[in-house]
Amino acid sequence: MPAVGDLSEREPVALPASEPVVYIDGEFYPESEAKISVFDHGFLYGDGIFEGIRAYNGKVFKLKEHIDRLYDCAKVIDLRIPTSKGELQEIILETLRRNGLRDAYIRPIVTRGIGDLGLDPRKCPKPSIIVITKEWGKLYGDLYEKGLKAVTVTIRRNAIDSLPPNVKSMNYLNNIFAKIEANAKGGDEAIFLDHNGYISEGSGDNIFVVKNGQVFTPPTLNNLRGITRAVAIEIINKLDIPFQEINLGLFDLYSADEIFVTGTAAEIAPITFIDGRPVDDGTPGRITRMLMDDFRKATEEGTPVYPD
Ligand code: PXG
Repeated sequence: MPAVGDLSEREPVALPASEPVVYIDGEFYPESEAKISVFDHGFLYGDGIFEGIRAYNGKVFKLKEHIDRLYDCAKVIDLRIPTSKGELQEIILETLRRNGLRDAYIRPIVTRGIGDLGLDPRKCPKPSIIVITKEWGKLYGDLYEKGLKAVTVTIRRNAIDSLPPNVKSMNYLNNIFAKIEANAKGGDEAIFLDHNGYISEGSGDNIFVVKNGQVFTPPTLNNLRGITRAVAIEIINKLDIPFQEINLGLFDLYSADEIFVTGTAAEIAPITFIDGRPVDDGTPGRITRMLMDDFRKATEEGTPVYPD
């Protein structure tokens, strides 16, 4: 497989290969051959970090913000990503081009790399970089019209002094626990509380509530600093809707006029039932629908994948 090599001297856009390719450490492999070692600590321990990014109509949405968060997370887990931010950006764009994609979900992953069977990261000299790009529809399929049934779950979000929820780490068992519980309770999404009983976030999205025309969301100490969350806040401010970042509890959730969640995979999705109670009249609210429309418009901007 050809290496990325000097990207500044790259050939014109290649036609998509018959089998989609995955980038791993400088090379592009057909999906069926895209493999990493069982001794990689990402596999052995969940030691690594990742991002979830979307491209819309040939433009990557908020690419810089996602790359910045990946590098911040790397720093927090004391992992040095062996490429510059600019190189990683080019790798992501090139992976999209090689797969001929314009609308895609992009999954960069940086693992600790190959080590021995002990967990000491010092035994892993070289982190691995993987970039998967795939067509992937919205996370909640056909639920955007009628809204999601969400349930709060017994499992608490990782404590901020254990595995800070701001680290988008390869260890997602906390979230998977929540999803299993939501599935068992017939919920489309799980809503976490933290150890203090404050509302944290969904298993894969941030949460907002609307009450009396004001929008509220928890500060990001006990949840992921979501990039879609930031876009939603930008839109809320632009629309001059009163907004506050504030700790929320079950009371706020159960008495909300509207609830919605935000995420790259989920985009903006209305929650119309919470723990079996209808949110207001059980249909997506006015402010939620406005934000969904404006979010769609916001995704028209981004980093171009292909030359004009
Ligand atoms: N909270 C959590 C726990 C998440 O995993 C978000 C919030 C939203 O963040 P962004 O920056 O995307 O607005 C996420 C998003 C995947 C996948 O497989 C990733 C997420 C959710 C669902 C699937 O890549 N992360």
